[in-house]
Amino acid sequence: MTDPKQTEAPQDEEVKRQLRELKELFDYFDKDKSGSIDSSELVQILRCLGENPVEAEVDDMIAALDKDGNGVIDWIEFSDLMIKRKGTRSIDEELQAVFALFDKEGTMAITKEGVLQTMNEVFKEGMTLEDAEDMVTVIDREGKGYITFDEFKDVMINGI
Ligand SMILES: [Ca+2]
Ligand SMILES: [Ca+2]
Repeated sequence: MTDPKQTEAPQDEEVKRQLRELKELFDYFDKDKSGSIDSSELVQILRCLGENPVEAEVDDMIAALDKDGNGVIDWIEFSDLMIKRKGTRSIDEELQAVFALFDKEGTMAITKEGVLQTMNEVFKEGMTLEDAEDMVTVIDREGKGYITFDEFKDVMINGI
């Protein structure tokens, strides 16, 4: 049915698609829906990208990105960062890096134990095993008892 030559998007279509995905991420991380990312929201993003920044690094990063000097990163400033930073990594690879945080055993599956451990250790969420189980149940659309990368990606991009 689909001709691979026709489904291959031209360069600017690809950029638009990535920008759309980035905007979803931006909105996702903008927890208080202020339309901008403040330092505590940026910490969450960096943790999600597998980094563990100290406060001074985050402040430096905001200072470097905050072109209009209002102390927070708006969408324009954010997309600028992600596009420059991405360079070598696609959204898929970024998501795989996050997935790997949860997939301790490298089995391409996130179990409730993996959710529990990572949410508590990396994101300091104070989650119980029951919460973790609920989360897996919600995301585990195929009902296998664990989260696959496809399910994870879908939730990260489209929400629950
Ligand atoms: Ca915000
Ligand atoms: Ca700003």
